[in-house]
Amino acid sequence: MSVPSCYKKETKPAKFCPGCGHSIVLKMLGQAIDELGIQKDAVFSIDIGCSLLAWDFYDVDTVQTHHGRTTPVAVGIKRGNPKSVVIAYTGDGGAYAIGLQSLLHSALRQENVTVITVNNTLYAMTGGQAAPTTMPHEVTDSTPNGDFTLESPLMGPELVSQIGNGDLYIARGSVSNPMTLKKYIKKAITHQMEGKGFSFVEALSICPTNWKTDAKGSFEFLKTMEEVYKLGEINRDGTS
Ligand SMILES: Cc1ncc(C[n+]2csc(CCOP(=O)(O)OP(=O)(O)O)c2C)c(N)n1
Ligand code: SF4
Repeated sequence: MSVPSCYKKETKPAKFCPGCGHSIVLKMLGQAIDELGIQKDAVFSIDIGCSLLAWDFYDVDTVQTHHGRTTPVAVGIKRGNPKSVVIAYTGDGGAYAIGLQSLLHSALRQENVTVITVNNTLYAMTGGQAAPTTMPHEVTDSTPNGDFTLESPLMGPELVSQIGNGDLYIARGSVSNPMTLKKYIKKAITHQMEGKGFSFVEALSICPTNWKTDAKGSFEFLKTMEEVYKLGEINRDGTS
């Protein structure tokens, strides 16, 4: 797999934990930016969480925002410069807890931006607490016995599909299939470039550090996630 040319040229120490899924999502995003030829016009807006470790990943204009606020910042940039191609990048905690109103209202208002949300079922950067995406009976640092988890976790793409207005592009991919994930990311960004309105991709991702899993265990856990969170492009009625 080639290294995206929008990557910074200098070598820097890896910031993500070994085996982290963010690296796969970001590699696919980098390749998408290259293949669409948008390096000069792209603006990358990143949230607080492990996503912020990507702040100097690309040779692309980048802004780092308050936790949960990457979407409205991306919207502001797009409104100020409609020619820019704005990509907001956030964790599931940022998108679906503190930033949920920002996400939904951007979809409701048909804002012409692309949001990528990395779902690893918990708040990773702060030590692995339960999030709106924590699966039933999942053990996390704040649910050590798997108690007090939700009966059904928050389904971000399906929720956006119900609330958003206009021509939406919505999909859920997984780091288990990076090429399909890249296809969804490219379709989402193309949707924005064609001026069609809000686009949203959720990427199911692995967090070996907080899941306390080895490589095999991480992908087994991801398989369980894929049974709960259905992969594919999502229609306006929430079906895929
Ligand atoms: C306004 C605000 N609230 C809380 C925090 C603490 N905080 C930092 S990172 C984080 C969790 C991020 O989790 P998530 O968005 O799921 O991303 P991940 O680290 O899993 O990629 C939290 C709660 C903060 N920095 N700012
Ligand atoms: S804590 Fe989890 S999400 Fe964060 S860098 Fe490490 S493996 Fe990745």
